Amino acid sequence: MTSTDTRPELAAGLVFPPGFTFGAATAAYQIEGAVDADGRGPSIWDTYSHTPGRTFQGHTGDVAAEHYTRYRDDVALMAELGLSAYRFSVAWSRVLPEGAGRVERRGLDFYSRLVDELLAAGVDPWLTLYHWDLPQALQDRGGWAARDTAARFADYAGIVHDALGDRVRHWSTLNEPMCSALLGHMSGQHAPGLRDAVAASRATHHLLLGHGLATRVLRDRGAASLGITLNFTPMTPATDRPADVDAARRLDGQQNRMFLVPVVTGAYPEDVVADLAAAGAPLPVQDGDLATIAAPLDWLGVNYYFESTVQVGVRSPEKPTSFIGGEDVVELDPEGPTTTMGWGVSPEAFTRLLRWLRDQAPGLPLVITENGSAWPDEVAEDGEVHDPERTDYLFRHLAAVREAMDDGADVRGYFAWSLLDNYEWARGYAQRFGLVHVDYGSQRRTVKDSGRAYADLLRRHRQAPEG
Ligand code: IFM
Repeated sequence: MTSTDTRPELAAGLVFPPGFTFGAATAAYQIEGAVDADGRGPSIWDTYSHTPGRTFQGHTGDVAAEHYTRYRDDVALMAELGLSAYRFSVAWSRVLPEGAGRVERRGLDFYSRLVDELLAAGVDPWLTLYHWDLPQALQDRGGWAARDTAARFADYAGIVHDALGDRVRHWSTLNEPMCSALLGHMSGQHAPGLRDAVAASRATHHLLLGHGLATRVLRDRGAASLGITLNFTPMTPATDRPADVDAARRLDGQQNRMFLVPVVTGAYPEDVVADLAAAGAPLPVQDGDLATIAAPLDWLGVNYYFESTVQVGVRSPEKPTSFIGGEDVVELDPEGPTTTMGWGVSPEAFTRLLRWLRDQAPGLPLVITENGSAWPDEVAEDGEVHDPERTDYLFRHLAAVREAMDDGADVRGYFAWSLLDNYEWARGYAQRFGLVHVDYGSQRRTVKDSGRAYADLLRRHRQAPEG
């Protein structure tokens, strides 16, 4: 290494311990396409994205990045980048087209081939069972607002484990249940697109119950590396006025604590329980549920993108709140540069979050299961994708993780969001999060500069002497 080498990770002196997992993440509906292939049943995202007015320019996941047919090339890309792990999700309706009952072997076989390909390439599969794509047939029976869906989720978990548990070690039950519950049922920005506080509260509890039931099923089948993936947005009051401080407490309660605290302690936070009851949307807890939800885990998946500053104020009718009883709270525009999502860039808040999690969940290893940023990437005349903002974001956030580790946070791995540009839900294909650019016309993949920089960091760690 020469002193003139200015690669950002060297400038930041980034060194992670031996055995640290470096990966990238995706999710089924965002990349697979092939929505009618091999007996797949429709999911709530098929319905939602095909409903006029729901998504950016009517974009759907019908084709996406064609990963279903191009998965071998995509695994080859992962190997080229030197990823030690790949986090992906299984589409429930490929495995159980009606959500329950009849199993579609061809759907399971796809994931089986994918896992084999990953293992052959030396990439460790990290499987997420649910990344927002509930089978439409289950939505027709009440979706997550119905308690029965939790039990169906546990059945599905067992079926997937029976097919892949001999090769997949790392299992996550849910991805970001906060989004499923609150964006899906309160603000309606996500499928199933409801604006109903009671349904949002019920979905919250049933998602967590489903997590607990599935955890038990997976554990009984011998799964040894089990987690849940939660998304965290640190909330800061805009002023020290009591009303703003309380607004931040309420949003922090539903965004961050309502999902974490029951999983690690077996009780919902009392203030959140009171807020939901006051909003006429009490959590539908039955005897024994909280013990189920608190089933022991091996790691906590942490997704972090940005922080938020909040105060009481008048919301624009175009921006319905995602928070139950949050109609009087506004989130301020971030200061400084923003990504194309409109999100600010706050690595310091990431370090603070990880320190907070160190204290909230002592003894539970943390894995960064998502972190990344969207920028207006284009293939340049030289055929490359120059994305200095993403490289900067990536390494500043890796440095933030490292700093938290120095402060005692037990972080075991980092997955960049995302491996590929993909379908960013209601924001469609306009938002590019990938380390690898996808030209949606030709499906050509181009590793971005940020992907190369990440690969450099990974190579350096592979070459580092052990110990
Ligand atoms: O694309 C999403 C992902 O599906 C879940 N976490 C946040 C990402 C960026 O918005």
